[in-house]
Amino acid sequence: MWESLGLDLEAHDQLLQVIPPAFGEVYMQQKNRPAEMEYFDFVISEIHGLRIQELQEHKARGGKVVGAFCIFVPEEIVRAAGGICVGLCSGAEIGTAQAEKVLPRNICPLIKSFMGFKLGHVCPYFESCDMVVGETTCDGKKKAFEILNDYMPVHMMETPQMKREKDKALWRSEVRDFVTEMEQFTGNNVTYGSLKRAIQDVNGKRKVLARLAELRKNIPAPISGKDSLLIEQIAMYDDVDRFTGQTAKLCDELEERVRTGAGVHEPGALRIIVSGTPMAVPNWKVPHIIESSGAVVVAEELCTGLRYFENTVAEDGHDLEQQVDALAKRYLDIDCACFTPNAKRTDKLVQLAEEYKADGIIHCSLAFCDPYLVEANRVEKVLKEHNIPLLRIETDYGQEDSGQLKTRIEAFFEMLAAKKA
Ligand code: BJ8
Repeated sequence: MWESLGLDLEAHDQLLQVIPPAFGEVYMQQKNRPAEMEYFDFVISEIHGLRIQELQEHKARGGKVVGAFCIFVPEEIVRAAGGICVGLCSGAEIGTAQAEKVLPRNICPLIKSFMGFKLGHVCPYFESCDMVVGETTCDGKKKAFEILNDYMPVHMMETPQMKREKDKALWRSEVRDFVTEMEQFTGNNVTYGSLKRAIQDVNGKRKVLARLAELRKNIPAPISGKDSLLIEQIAMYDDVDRFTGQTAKLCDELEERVRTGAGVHEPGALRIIVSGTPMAVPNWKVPHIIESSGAVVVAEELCTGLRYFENTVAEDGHDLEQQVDALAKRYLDIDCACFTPNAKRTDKLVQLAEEYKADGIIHCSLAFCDPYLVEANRVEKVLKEHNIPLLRIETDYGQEDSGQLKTRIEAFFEMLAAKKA
């Protein structure tokens, strides 16, 4: 199967040698994990197996696979056109040498990673994609999609940088154009009925993730932050209905834990929110350091986290145009740092700290990510006004800075513990 996808088998083997040991070290040592995590462990063990086979079977039936790197891509529309939308991860340092042939060295690791994955032919998800949908969120990604288009079809969506009425109108027209693009690409019409079902399905996925988030507000937290992040990462590429069903089962188990007061950490453990750039598989570095230092992550203000599922699409549209209105509105509610001004994000962090009874926030940005690194200044200012402790971190996909990060995070925790005492 991998050969038929055109993968570089040697490079792909290297990737597979990285993920299972990293997963074993980060995940399987945790104590008192919910039994229903078994499904998500299985998905990771089959990360380049069963799901890829499902995508290939879909393609063999004439279906299309569409890749995305941003949560601004309306997956409901891909689904309504009979396609499968997969979030491409780009969370590992692979194919760097190839990527640096077409990109500057000093660029965000996520962008370098996706180019490296493509040029190195290492990712079966990427190689399964018939098209990638790009966006004009940050400059690095926007320009990198031009290069990616030399290697495969890329459809660009213009995401505005502000949220004024004229920006909303622009974005609405982009969403409408995307419906037409998907119809032409898949050969299937997007109808009121197919879009209604797709909106309901994806809303179902977002709602079950919100249910999981809600359960994490309890003390003690019934599930670790690492396990929650894993679920949020898998949400990007797993079969929608199966994922929703399995996550609901997990939530049932967690509800029982909450009822009996069972948790995953020591009594009094510090509660931390992580905020910033997305953490794609297999980037578990910072949550692992946090939780192996005795704290628990209770929420992710990330695109692999709350930003992905906190809002749903209104289901009361009476025709296709009203459904497009609802989709455009829901997606433009995402408070990515690519927008200016972006006070909603900082206000939300204050609210989250209170709701999740967090002791502190760790703002974690990928290196060279201008939007998040610069916005960290606003985050710091607002959190200071509300007396919410913050630690700012800038990192990449390498492990070289793990020791230094651990030292800084432990010092932050000492300060939080002293404040709490
Ligand atoms: S909605 S955060 S997924 S754009 S980390 S590539 S911003 S330089 S990923 Fe993002 Fe969509 Fe926004 Fe979310 Fe650029 Fe920053 Fe790199 Fe980034």
